[in-house]
Amino acid sequence: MSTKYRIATIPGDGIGKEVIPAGQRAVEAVAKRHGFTVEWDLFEWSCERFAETGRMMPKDGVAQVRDHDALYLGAVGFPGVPDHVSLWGLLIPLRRELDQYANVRPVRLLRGVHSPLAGRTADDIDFVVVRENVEGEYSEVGGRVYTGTDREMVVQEAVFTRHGVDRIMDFAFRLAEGRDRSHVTSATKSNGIVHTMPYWDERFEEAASRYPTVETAQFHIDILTAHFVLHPDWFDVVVASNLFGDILSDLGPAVAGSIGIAPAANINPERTFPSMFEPVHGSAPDIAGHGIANPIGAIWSAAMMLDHLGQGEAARELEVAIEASLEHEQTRTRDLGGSADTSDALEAVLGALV
Ligand code: GGG
Repeated sequence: MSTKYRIATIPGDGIGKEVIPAGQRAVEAVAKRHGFTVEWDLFEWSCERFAETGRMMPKDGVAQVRDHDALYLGAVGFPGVPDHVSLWGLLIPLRRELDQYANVRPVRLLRGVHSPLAGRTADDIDFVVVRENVEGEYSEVGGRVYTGTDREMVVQEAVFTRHGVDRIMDFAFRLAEGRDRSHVTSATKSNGIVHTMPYWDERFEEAASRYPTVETAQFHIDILTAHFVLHPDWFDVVVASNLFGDILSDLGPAVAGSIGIAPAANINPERTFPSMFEPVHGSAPDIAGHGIANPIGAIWSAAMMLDHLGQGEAARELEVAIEASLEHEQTRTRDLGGSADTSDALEAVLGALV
């Protein structure tokens, strides 16, 4: 009997609704070749739903997806709903309640893609941003007092727990152990942020002592962003807090050609809960509905999902096909200097499956 996976599918908003069907078709194509099947359970949770019902997802939304093998999500956010309302109504509760504490965002300059950095080739840009995904600067702790008066005051607390910091450090070091370069860089800001970031550095140092074969480096986030541009070849695994990781994982794909191709995995490493796979890009309202969105970020995220589900060979095949599809200008989308629309780019990936 063939293996069957149940995937909770949440296209979300804007181009999420265009790239997720492309990812599903790519998965279906490799599933056939590798003898597994996929049942896609569709959850139409979005800003549109918010406008109709006042909620991005139902009250028991997390329970509805809890027993699936994985979640596959497009993008969250659309004009008309404040960004913090859409994010805290859907993406963040899913990540937190399913304890998807490791956000893994690979950054690779693929063959055929031009980096905006002069002279850089595929040999220079190949690293992974590991973003702490459930605490840190993204916190509900805080509030506003004296609203509307000249004494108005707003406080937002960052939350760094020993449990939370240690487990993301361990995840990053273990990932580095399995990579050729075995190197972890920590993103910090312990010169300016005087409590949480020195603590982050302390726990990084402590973690490093548990992984003696892994080399380490540490940079303040300001100069680290400069190094991403000037020396992307320095990096292998980069571990960062929630906010710093969010920023670095947009900058990384930008230096590797386009955020449109960047994949992400929100991982619950213990597999107590399903993990969630989503392109790094957002809903791109400016191009939504035109059929020109780049589907590669969603397809690559689907490949990460297959790898997580134990279909490593199918995942590799998809990744190879993605890279082959990007070699020609006609099959690259506009963000990559090409002329393809979403369906041309998808067909190119399907056609490149060998
Ligand atoms: N596909 C991911 C997405 O919709 N991202 C929108 C966004 O703003 N995400 C913020 C985050 O990843 O924390």
